[in-house]
Amino acid sequence: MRETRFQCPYCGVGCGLFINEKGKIKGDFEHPANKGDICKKPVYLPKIYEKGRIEKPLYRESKSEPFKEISWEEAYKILKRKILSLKPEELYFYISGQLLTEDSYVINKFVKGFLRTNNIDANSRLCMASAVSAYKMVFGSDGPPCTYEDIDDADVFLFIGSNAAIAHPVLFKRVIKRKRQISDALIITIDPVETETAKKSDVFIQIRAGTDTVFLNSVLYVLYKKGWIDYEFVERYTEGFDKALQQARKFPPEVASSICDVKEEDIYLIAEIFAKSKKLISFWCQGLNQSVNGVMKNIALINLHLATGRLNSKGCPFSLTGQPNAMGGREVGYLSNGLPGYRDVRNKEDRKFIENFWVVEGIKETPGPTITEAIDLILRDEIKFLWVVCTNPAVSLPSLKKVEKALEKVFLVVQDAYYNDTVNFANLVLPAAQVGEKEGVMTGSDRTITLCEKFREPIGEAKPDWQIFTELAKYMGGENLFPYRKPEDIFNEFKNTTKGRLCDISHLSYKDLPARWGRKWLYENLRFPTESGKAKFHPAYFDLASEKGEFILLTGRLKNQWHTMTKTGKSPELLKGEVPPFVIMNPKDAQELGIEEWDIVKIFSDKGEIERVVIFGNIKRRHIYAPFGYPREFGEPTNILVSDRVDPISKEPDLKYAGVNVKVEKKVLK
Ligand SMILES: Nc1nc2c(c(=O)[nH]1)N[C@H]1C(S)=C(S)[C@@H](COP(=O)(O)OP(=O)(O)OC[C@H]3O[C@@H](n4cnc5c(=O)[nH]c(N)nc54)[C@H](O)[C@@H]3O)O[C@H]1N2
Ligand SMILES: Nc1nc2c(c(=O)[nH]1)N[C@H]1C(S)=C(S)[C@@H](COP(=O)(O)OP(=O)(O)OC[C@H]3O[C@@H](n4cnc5c(=O)[nH]c(N)nc54)[C@H](O)[C@@H]3O)O[C@H]1N2
Ligand code: SF4
Ligand SMILES: [Mo]
Repeated sequence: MRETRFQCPYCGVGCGLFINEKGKIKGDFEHPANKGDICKKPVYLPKIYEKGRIEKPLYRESKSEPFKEISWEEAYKILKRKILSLKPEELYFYISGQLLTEDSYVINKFVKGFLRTNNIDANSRLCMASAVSAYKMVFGSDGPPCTYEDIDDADVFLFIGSNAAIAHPVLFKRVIKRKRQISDALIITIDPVETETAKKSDVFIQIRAGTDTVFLNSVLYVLYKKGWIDYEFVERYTEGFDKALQQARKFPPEVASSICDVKEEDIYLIAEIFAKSKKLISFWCQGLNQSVNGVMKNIALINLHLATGRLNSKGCPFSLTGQPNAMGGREVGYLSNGLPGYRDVRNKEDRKFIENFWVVEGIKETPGPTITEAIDLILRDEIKFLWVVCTNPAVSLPSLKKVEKALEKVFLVVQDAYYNDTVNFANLVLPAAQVGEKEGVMTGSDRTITLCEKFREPIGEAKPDWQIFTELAKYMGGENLFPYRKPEDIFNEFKNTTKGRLCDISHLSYKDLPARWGRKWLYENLRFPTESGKAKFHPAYFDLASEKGEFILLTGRLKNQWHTMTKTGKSPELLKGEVPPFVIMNPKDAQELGIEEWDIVKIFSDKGEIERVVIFGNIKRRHIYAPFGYPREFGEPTNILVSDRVDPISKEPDLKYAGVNVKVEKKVLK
């Protein structure tokens, strides 16, 4: 085997890796994202290509029947018949930030251009949607304004709603490395749980879940009161400060501290750091995004950067992307409102451009329903066909009892590399090739695009995702729209949609990768793609769902496992040391309920119940924390308890705030 380079198919740090002639995976020293560094997860990739894979197309007319193997030809025939028998608005496609850019581009074109419906969404809706909305509202476009290089000369790192030490480990190590270089560097974590990130921080602020908007508003108020606003920056490069301040005034520290259950000093401390540090990067992830108040939490944080002029050489608000190619998905516009080249279906010029470019007519101007809305539409019999690609909604969507009903009801196509829980609800199953078995590009968190070369043949009859849609399109008479013979043909078409756009990659070819789009600082000249050219403050309004129950259930990730465990769960090395599905409780709360560590408890609400082993941890009183990714072989999944209410702007679900009760199920044997 020759040396093959590719991007890690796990997190959004986007590390460059290579597999050497002995089949070992190592970090790529020449890759700007990781410079040779690597975490544990991808090391065991080579061992999981052959376990639990879907190898052939499978079909059953009725879900009570067993699957039977069919040919690809038969699969396309079934798909064509089914798709043509329904109206475009009765079809729905749910895809993923783990697909290659070429895959997402083709699927998006198939749906929005060929079938002419915007009924498509991605699991990014559960992930980055709030950050995308906020960036667009403030800067006029999304895409992190700085890059990883900015870590190397910053002195303050704020992690808020991010457990980067386990979720973005190579990036976090880079922060730690910087900290070791300078004596006055500071790492701060704001989280309800004392996470690994918090443990490695200099300052840990244990906030009450859901209240970040209040905390951050209060910091803005203090900046104002102390005369720490950078008015020159605010006047020259921004607009809307007064309204944002008006909102912040509602939360002086004495008010905010009681809402957030933090010390007033902590609010003053963060204000002082924003005012006085040399270069401050704030990193955030799902603790801010996955909330009814998600966009506002984002806005409240970015407001602080604008108020203190903390952009470019002075810092950056840096949203951490979760999945390896959620950024690429944003570039091709795979959410229900997007079009390639950071365009939007609601914009007439954007539509016209893409219609001419694709040589199609009638791209719909209304965004399609988002995935949680689509679940409701299935239950109302308005969507009758659902095609899921590269995501496992039977575990990862909120309000799972409802989702199960919808998956039972709809004609379901599942296109996946592995047998996952969603397959159990499918009518048609399509075997997909995964990274390593196909070629294409991915974009990491800081806009660096990496070519993933192929280093093994797809297992069985599995095919790359782009190829499945290309072949179906041909079968349905769309040959001229989908003339692709190899992924590079798709890349070359896609890159031309980006010409003159913020994410312009029209000058790049596969051979130039890895390469980053945009300048090191996306808004280097402090002109923003808004109507006025200025960045916009917005008032950050606070909202918190009222939940019944004695505890707030927080959800999140496991260090050595990737989401629903279809890949990492097949590696004994990565499973080693993993305890059974657990919940973290504050020992004082546990004591009050007569619970000891390692007892099995029932966590319940009117939505259902799950069983978990109790582990004690430093978590805010009346909060508990459970990982969400356990598939059903471990019992009831966590997300049966999680609500599908969403942020009003981003439509991202409130995945980290479920009201529940806890009681002992089984005492630990002593
Ligand atoms: N090992 C591993 N790494 C991963 C993944 C994985 O599955 N496994 N998944 C990847 C993906 S797709 C994503 S999106 C990222 C997610 O990366 P992160 O967002 O960093 O991870 P989470 O565990 O979801 O949540 C982060 C933290 O938010 C905190 N939190 C919850 N509610 C609040 C709140 O109201 N305020 C604040 N301030 N904090 C709160 C939680 O306690 C948790 O510690 O990880 C990526 N990396
Ligand atoms: N309660 C709660 N729920 C959450 C979250 C949370 O923090 N709390 N986080 C949310 C977030 S941020 C995310 S990103 C989602 C993640 O949720 P999912 O996307 O459902 O999780 P994965 O396990 O990554 O699913 C990816 C699927 O794609 C398959 N696959 C891998 N490679 C390929 C390929 O190349 N092609 C195809 N066709 N299939 C492939 C895998 O086998 C797997 O079945 O979960 C969300 N749900
Ligand atoms: S930090 Fe993320 S991208 Fe890098 S090796 Fe680990 S999982 Fe892969
Ligand atoms: Mo994510």
